[in-house]
Parts: sequence; structure tokens; C-alpha cells
Amino acid sequence: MQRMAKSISLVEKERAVRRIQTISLKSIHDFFFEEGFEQLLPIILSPITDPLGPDPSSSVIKTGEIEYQGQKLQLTQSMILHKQIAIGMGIDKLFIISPNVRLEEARQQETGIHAFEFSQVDFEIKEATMEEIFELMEKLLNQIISKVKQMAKEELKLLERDLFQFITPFPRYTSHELENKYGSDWEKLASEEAKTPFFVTCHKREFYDKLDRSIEGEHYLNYDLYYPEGFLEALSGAIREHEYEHIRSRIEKDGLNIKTYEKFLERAKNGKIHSSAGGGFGVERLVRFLTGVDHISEVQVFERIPGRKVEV
Ligand code: ASN
Repeated sequence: MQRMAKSISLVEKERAVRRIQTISLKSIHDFFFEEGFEQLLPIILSPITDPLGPDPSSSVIKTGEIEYQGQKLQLTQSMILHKQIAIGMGIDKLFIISPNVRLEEARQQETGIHAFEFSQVDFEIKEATMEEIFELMEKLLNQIISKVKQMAKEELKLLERDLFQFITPFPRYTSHELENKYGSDWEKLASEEAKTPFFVTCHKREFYDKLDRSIEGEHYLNYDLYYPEGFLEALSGAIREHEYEHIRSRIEKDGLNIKTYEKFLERAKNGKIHSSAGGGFGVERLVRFLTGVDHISEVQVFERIPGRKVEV
């Protein structure tokens, strides 16, 4: 957010954004509670975190790390591996709102959707199917929109933002289909053209996203949800790899250090990682979409924008 003298209308607009964020967070909590999820608290230090790669679209420079009592601990990039471990502990439906630190390249400030520290709503369900996750997200997004429309009429008017319920099911495409249609910039072009959110399946991604072994070639049982009107990516998720041999070979194939994931692999070997599916969506990106503001920095009270100096 701007730190110079602010006009009344800017102050009002910022307040409207914060109110819509507050309503969204309440409605996310209510939704997961009503759907029978258990809420876990986040952790921000662990010997393991989401490696965020090798995802061709990832632009994270390095993983944040600190040393404490002779142990190297990584800053959470996402709670994915802990979600899988928690499912293995017998927590069948869970969600966590967690801070994610992703040290992005400075050029990412131009996308409008990248912050190097943000909050992610991460959820996971034991033995869920992709369709179950899609339906859950459709219901959640429409429920948030309905609450915001109901409780923030004045704020939406001030922000000149029209929100409406989306028809479900949202369209589903494969990444290959969209790449054929729009070329390599398909994410941007498809989101700009869309009038409704849409799911895109099959992205080359991290070792924990399950490979579709029922068909020839490299296909993944994963998905992203995109916002319409050019608001870009909302959520990513997948059905997870849960068998020891598969996880191990995927980690090796990705050129990651097996030793780092030793304990995780041990759990998988002992049958403590189960089949699950889930996803995660950024709170700030959601609020940006709901409020229609241009840049994610307009949503963060304490902005964390790649390449910009942290003031406070
Ligand atoms: N939260 C995502 C998931 O559940 C992972 C991520 O944020 N990279 O798959």
C-alpha cells in the first residue's frame, strides 16, 4: 500500500479492501467448519518444506533457511508435506491458513499477483477425488462471494466492483488444450478471456503431485483454478503420490536431495502417507479478485513485493 499522504478516498478504499478480506476469512473458516474439516495451526520452520520445483513456472530464487540449535530449518514455502503427514496421523479432513515465504525474483512484482510472503489456505482430504475437490472449491468460492455481496454492499460500491455467483460446474480444461489454443502465454490469455473461473488439469510439477500412470506419457493428476477477468491463478492442488517407491523415484528424478526427505520417505515406507487430494489458495489473491484492485500490494497492509525494499 502507498505510504505517502493519502487522500480520503484512498483511505476509504483501503478500509473497504480490509473489510472484504475480513468477511472472506470468516466465510472460509465457517465453510471448512461446516464441511467437517479440522483446522490445524501453521508451522513456519521445519527440516522440510515444499521444494517448489522443478515447476517450469516457478521463479523462487532460494528457500529461506535459518540455523537453530545446530539444525538447519527451512521457512515454509507451503504446508503440502505437513498436510500429507497430518493425513497419515489420522486427520482425515484438514485446513491450515499458513504464512508462505517464497523468495521470488524481482521481476515478479510486475505480475500483480506475486508477494514473497503471503497467506495460503491449504486443505487436504484423505482419499478424495479431483471431482470432489473441484466441487468443494466451486461451493466455497460462491459462498464467499455471496457473503461479501451481502455484508459489504457499500464497500463493493466504493470499489466499483460487481460480483455475482458463478454457474457451476466451472469449465475444466487440460493445460495441453489451452496451450494449443493460446500458445505459451495461455494462463494470462485464458484468464483474461474468461467470464467464469475455470480449472486446468495436468501441469508438470513437484514430486508430491501424482503422475497419471494409466496413460502413456507424462501426465499429472493435478489442477489449478484460475480467476476470470485476467485475475490469473487462484489455487493449485493435486491427488498426491503416496507410495514409497513412487515418491522416492519422483524425488530422484527431480534431482532433489534424498537425505532431506529421509523422514518423509520413512513414513511412506511404513504406510503412514495415504492417498489424499487437496489444494491451496492465496488469501491476498482471492481478496484482489473480490475487490478488483490492480496489484496485490493494494491488499497487503505490510506489503511483501518481490524486488521492493521491506519498510516495516
Ligand atoms: N498448496 C499447494 C497444494 O496443496 C502446493 C503449493 O502451494 N505449492 O498442492
